[in-house]
Amino acid sequence: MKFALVFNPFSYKVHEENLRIVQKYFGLFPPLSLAWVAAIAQRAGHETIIIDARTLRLTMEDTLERLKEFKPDILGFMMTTYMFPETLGWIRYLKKRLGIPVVVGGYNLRVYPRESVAPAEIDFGVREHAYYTIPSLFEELERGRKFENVPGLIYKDGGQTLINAHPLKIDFDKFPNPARDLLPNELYAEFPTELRNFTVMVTSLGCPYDCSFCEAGSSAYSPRSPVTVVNEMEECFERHGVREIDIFDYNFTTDKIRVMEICSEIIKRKLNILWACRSRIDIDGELLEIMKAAGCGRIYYGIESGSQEILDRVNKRITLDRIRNTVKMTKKYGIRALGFFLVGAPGETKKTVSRTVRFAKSLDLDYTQFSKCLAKPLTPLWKEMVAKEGKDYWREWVLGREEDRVLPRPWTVLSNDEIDRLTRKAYVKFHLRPLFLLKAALKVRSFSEFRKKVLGFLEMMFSQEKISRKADGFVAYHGDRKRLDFYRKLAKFK
Ligand code: B12
Repeated sequence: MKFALVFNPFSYKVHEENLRIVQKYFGLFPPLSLAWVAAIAQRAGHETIIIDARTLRLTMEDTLERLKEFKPDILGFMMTTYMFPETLGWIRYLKKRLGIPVVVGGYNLRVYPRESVAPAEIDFGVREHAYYTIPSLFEELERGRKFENVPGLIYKDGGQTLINAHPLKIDFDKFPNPARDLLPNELYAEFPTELRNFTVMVTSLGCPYDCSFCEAGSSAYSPRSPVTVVNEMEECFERHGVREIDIFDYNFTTDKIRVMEICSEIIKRKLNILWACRSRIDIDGELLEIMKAAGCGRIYYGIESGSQEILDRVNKRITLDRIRNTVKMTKKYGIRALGFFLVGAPGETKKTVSRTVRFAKSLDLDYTQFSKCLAKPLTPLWKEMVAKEGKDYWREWVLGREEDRVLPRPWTVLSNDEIDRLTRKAYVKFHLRPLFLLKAALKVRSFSEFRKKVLGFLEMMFSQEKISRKADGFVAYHGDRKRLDFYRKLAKFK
C-alpha cells in the first residue's frame, strides 16, 4: 500500500488553554504521532510519506498537488478533539479530489471513537495504537477485506459503525522509532530552543498520578527501556542532525531508576545532546546531578499554584516548600527551570491568582507558562461538567453541533473574562522585572533567539488583546524563511 499521512495547520481557538500570543510563539513541533504511525507502516513494508503542511505552510491545494504525484492508496490523519473540525475540513477537501480511503487515529479516537468516524468522508478509525491495527488493516485492504479481524479498528458496514476489540497487549518498547527521515527536521523549534536540529521524543506512555485537570490521570504507565530510549536519541543525533530534544512524556521522572539508567547510558556513549523534559516537582538532588551530567538543560515543572489549598484541591500531592527546594536545587545543578501554572483552577479567586504570581516571581524560574484551567475530555473536571450540564460540549463540538466558545468553569468564582485578564496580567507581572529581563538578555545566545524573544515580549505587552478572541489568519511561529522555502520545494517536487 502507498500511505500518505497529512499534518494540517490549525488556528487559535477561543476555548484554548493558552493565550493567543503564547500559542503563536509556542513553537513548531514535529508531528510525532504521525511519525510513529509512519514507522509502523514502513516496517510492515508499506511506502509511506508524511506531509507536514503546517510547518511547510502548504495550502490544501499545494498538498493535493504533492499527493497527486505520490499517488497514495490511502490517506491518514491524526485527530485531536480541539482541532477536529479543521482536520475534517482538510479530509473533506482531499477525499473529494482523490477519492481514496481515509483512516484517522489519535487521542480523540480514544474519547469519541464513533463520533470521530461519523463523517461520510472517513472510512476507518484506529481506536488505540497503530501498532497492530495498521499492518492488519493494510493486509485486509490488499487481500481479504475481512475487517472484523483487524484489532482496534473502527469501520462502517451497511450503515453501521463497528468497533473491534483490541485484546493484544501493547509493548511500547517494541515500537520502531518515529520515522523522522520523513520530516523536515531542520525547521522545528520551540520557544526556548537553543540548538538545531530540534526534535521531540516520547519515552513513556501514561501517568500514575491523578490531578483533576489532566486527562492522563491514572493511565497505565508504560515506559520504553533505557537502551531503547538512548538508541533513539543516538539515531536522532547521527541520522537527523539533532542537537536538542524535548522529551514530551507526561512525567519523564516517574521512575527514578529508569531515568538514572538513561542518563548513565547517554554518558557512557558520550552523546552530546541538549535535552529537556517535563517532570513533577518531587525529584531529588541525586537525580538532578546525573541528569545535568547527561545533558539535561531544562526541566518543565508542573507547579500549578502558589496556594496550598488549590494544590490540594486539584490533587497535586506536592507542597509549596517542596517546590521551592526543588527549583533551588535544579538551579544549583545548572539546569534551567520552567514552571507551568494554572489560572482559574478549582477554588481560584483573585487573591489566589495574586499569590500564584508572587510565588512564581519568588522562585528563580527561567520561564513560565500560565494556562487557563479547562475541562478537557477525560479529566475529572470534564466528568463533573458533563454530569452537571447533562451535555458533553466536546462531543457536540466533534459532531459539528457546537461553536468554538469559552467553556463554563463552575469550580471558581472568577468569570471567564477575569481569568483571561488575570492570565495576561500574570505574564506581564512575571516578565516585567528589570532583574529578570537583564538575566534573560544575558542568556541569549544568538541574534535570532534575541529577535524571537524580544518580539514575543513586545507582542505580549502591546498587542495581546485583553480578552481572547478568534484570530483569523493565525500563523504560529516565525520560521527561517530560507530553510522553509527549501523544504517547500522539496515537498512539492521531490
Ligand atoms: C508530541 C505531541 C504534540 C506535538 C506533535 C503532534 C502530534 N501528536 O504528533 C505538537 C506539539 C505539535 C502537538 C500539538 C498539539 N497537541 Co499534542 N501531544 C503530543 C504528545 C505529547 C505526544 C504524542 C505522541 O507521540 N505520543 C506517543 C504515541 C506512541 O502515541 P499517540 O500519539 O497516541 O499515537 C498512537 C495512536 O494514537 C495512533 N495514532 C495517532 N495518530 C494517528 C493517525 C493515524 C492515521 C493512525 C492510523 C493512527 C494514529 O497510533 C499512534 C502510534 O501507536 C501527546 C500526549 C502523549 N503523551 O501522547 C499530546 C496530545 C496528543 N496533544 C494534545 C493537544 C491538545 C494538542 C494541541 C491541540 C495543543 C494546541 N493547543 O496546540 C495541538 C494540536 C495538534 C493537531 N494537529 O491536532 C492532546 C490531545 C487531547 C485531545 N483531547 O485530543 C494530547 C493527548 C496531550 C494532552 N494530554 O493534552 N502535540
